[in-house]
Amino acid sequence: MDRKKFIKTGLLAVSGFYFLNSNLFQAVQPKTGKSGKEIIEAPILIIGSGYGGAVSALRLCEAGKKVVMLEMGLNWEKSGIPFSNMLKPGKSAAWLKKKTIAPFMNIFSLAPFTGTLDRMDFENINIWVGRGVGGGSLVNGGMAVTPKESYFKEVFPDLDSEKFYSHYFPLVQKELKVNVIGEQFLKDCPYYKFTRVGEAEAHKAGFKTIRVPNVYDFQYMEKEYRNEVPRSAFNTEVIYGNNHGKNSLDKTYLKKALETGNLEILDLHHVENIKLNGDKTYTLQVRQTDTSGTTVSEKEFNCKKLILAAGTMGTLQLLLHSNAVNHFPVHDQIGKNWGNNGNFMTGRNWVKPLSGGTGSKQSTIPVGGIDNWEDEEHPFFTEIAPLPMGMDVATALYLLINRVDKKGEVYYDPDTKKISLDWNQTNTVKMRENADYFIKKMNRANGGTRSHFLFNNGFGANVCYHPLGGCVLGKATNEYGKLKDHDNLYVLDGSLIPGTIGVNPFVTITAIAEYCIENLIRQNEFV
Ligand code: FAE
Repeated sequence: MDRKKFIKTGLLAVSGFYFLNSNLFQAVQPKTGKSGKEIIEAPILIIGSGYGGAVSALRLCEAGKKVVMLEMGLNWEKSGIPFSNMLKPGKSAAWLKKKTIAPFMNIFSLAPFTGTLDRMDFENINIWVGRGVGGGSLVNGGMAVTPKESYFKEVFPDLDSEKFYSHYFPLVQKELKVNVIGEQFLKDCPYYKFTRVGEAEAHKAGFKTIRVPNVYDFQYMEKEYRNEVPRSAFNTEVIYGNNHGKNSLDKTYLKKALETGNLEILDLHHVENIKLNGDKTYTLQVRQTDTSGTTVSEKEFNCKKLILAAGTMGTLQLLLHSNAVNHFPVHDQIGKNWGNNGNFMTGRNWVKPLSGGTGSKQSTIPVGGIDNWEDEEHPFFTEIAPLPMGMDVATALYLLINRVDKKGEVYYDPDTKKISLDWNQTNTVKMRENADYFIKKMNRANGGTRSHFLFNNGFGANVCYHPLGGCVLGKATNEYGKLKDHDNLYVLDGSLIPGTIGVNPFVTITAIAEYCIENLIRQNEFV
């Protein structure tokens, strides 16, 4: 190449590079408004970086759209701060709390920090959620369960279930890097004694067990067992984040979306409320914080298209609060058909106390479940959950998932300026009956007692990891998640599922988001 041509090509390359970056940068280029607030224009905004948000970001970015994502939690990868484990809770352990907020044994003091796990306390139920870039994928157990087709059809009678089982579910299993533990490893590994004992006891009591797939990389796990790599699942890491092994969204969907060069993620940006403008665009009031939760800047974001993916409770809080403070239009179906996915925690003590109990070493990653769904009188599915306490406590822990025959409702409380829940004992009566039946049958066959010292006398009706519903697909939204009464607003998260899906929900949330965003893009909603 001659000198002239070299300079010309070089300039073109440089200006091309500049153009690409400045284009994206303009998306978040601030101006200062009359109030002194920064005003930022972004064509497409996504609130929340969990499953729904991550899927939307990837598919829009692949379609060449510039996307800005606002996340109230921290970008842990960028921060370089390691996640803490359950035996030594540190910065990542709780969202701005002075004590740990695990379902029990909260004996650890904390300095308030924008940690990964948050708990929202309502009158009759406590709801745990993930915070940070990756949302719930940072704190969850990684159980990647596809719902039973018959129940999926019952919950979503209007969806083409054949297409979901032949296309969307396989697609999300691939994108989320779902894999299954090797049977020989499970049989030999001391860290899975709790699963082997749980399965043997279930069989003795006449229950059917199933192998549960996970997004934790089991090849990595085998290496950590051989001490070839740093330990994570075998180092009590999970609900405060995993430093290794787990394919959370920052390693899958969000990573791919960022690689397109079309996505900008702004962490520690908390959206307070939304206003609908006369020209059908949206203005968001946003508070940027530091890691102690202190406000460092107030900002205004304007956008043409808005995707709400703040998780079931976050999305409902934003919609109902914005309605109260900004007369933001909300359809009368918003808040209805809410459910806890039938979550009910329970446990058993004196589990094989004479033969090493459930094991002093326990992996944090669950791989076994008991499937009693087809039992007409007591239909439930339960995870055989780990209890990694660093010693053998001869205790078995179970998170039951039941049907939700009576749904609840989320409404706005003007006094607290927060959402409240119409949800009480009558909603969980059947779940409690199922837990009682299950524990009694297990104890009769194997010995042991209900864990009276855990939860409320062994029954955790108030423990919820899977809030679902309130913006149900086809009811509060059109068939693809576009909110009724709006032209440019979409909801793509767990709130689309009507309160129940019969298994751990993130595979379904991801598949529904894939289905919706594919069709919304096809309908030219984002041009
Ligand atoms: P989600 O993942 O909750 O993401 C919402 C994001 O929005 C979060 O990062 C929030 O910080 C952010 N956000 C909320 N409000 C705002 C705002 N105003 N401004 C800015 N950002 C905001 O939503 N499910 C499974 O399938 N398998 C499991 O093994 C499993 N284990 C779990 C264990 C625990 C301890 C917990 C808490 C949950 C578990 N789940 C599990 C549930 C699963 O993580 C949950 O259903 C999904 O994460 C929900 O996905 P969404 O996209 O709805």
